[in-house]
Amino acid sequence: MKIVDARVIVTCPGRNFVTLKLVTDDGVTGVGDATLNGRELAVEAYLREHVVPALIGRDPARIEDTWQYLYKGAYWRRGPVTMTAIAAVDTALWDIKGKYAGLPVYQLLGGRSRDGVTAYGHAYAASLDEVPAAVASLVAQNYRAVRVQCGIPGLSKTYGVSASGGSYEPADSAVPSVESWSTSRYLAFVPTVFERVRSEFGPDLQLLHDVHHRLTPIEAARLGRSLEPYALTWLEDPVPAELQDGYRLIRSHTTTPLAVGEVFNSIWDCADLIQSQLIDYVRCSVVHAGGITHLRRIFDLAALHHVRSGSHGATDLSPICMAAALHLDLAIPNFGLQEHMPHTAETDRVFPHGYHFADGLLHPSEEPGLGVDIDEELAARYPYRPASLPVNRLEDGTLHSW
Ligand code: EZ4
Ligand code: CO
Repeated sequence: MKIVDARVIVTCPGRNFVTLKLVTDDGVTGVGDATLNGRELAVEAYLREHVVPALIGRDPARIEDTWQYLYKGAYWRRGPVTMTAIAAVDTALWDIKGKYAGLPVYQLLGGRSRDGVTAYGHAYAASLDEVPAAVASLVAQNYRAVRVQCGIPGLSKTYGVSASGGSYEPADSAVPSVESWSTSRYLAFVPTVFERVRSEFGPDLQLLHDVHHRLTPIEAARLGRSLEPYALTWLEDPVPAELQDGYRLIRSHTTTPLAVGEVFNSIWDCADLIQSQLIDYVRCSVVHAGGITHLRRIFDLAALHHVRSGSHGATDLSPICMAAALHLDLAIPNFGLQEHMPHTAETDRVFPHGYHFADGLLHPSEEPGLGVDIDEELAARYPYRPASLPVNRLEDGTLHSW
């Protein structure tokens, strides 16, 4: 068994995606997501120049060895570009292993631990009065967990709120667009949103909120406290997580559960947060945290410390990443929630897949492997379009975290 071809495919069916497709000498194929929002071509070049030549001729059955080869062999360890490239290879190799075994990947990971994968959807409203309808529409689709984001009075544009009313895609121009931020307006307003949602939807609906790295630890502590009456399932990315000690401070002031990890790319980014029990959910993804092999390692460490998974699943993670995430979500003992932002119909056509959403749960495909593919002919009809994530400035012009 040998890898005889490795293709890096860039396509833009509404937004950019990078995909690695491996082919073995038996004609078996495997796919891996390699999309890093706003930095797509860096990963494409990394794969094309530095990884593909070393893959040709390798035994696709040696998943762990290939992971170690790409990680240790780069010398320059970790980082989003490297780890996304490794993830793509790793994901494609699990796909191939499943196809050779004739089993869906979750069976190779130990089999199902649950009936399905509880997914949370996104409710976004331009103003407080539109919040109940936005949440009601998710409830009508049978979501049991809803992330709620709302426009902030006095700010022209807010993270997580779509201007068009359609699905939220922040990477909107080649040169980053500029958004504005006010911590005081935000902190005063957010509790009113959750007061409204709890009073209209009762205690059962799981509620989440994404701060998107915009607060200091003491501000986040105050927000966590002010949200305690509304019993959130989690408060996401309250502070930029380079300074992980910030979580100690937040933790000492509030019982609102904390979730972090979408920008992390290795176990070394979250080992202390997990081992010190400073977080409740770890949100790393297959595509940005070194593939199924490495994410499994993170979740296993988390399981020892009462931390559950909450994998990132925004639309800039391709259907291949979603397919891979669902196999892992189904198998691990400490699954928490899976983020679910449905892709556009165009994207779904480029990435035909067998996973589906029903009754609030996502279910992976039962086909051998991951149960997802890329239609290369269709993909070629959607050329790459440069698109960057926005930047954020305070009302006095100071650059702030986005
Ligand atoms: O802003 O995936 O929880 N989801 C998020 C996302 C991120 C994008 C960045 O590429 O925070 O919306
Ligand atoms: Co987030």
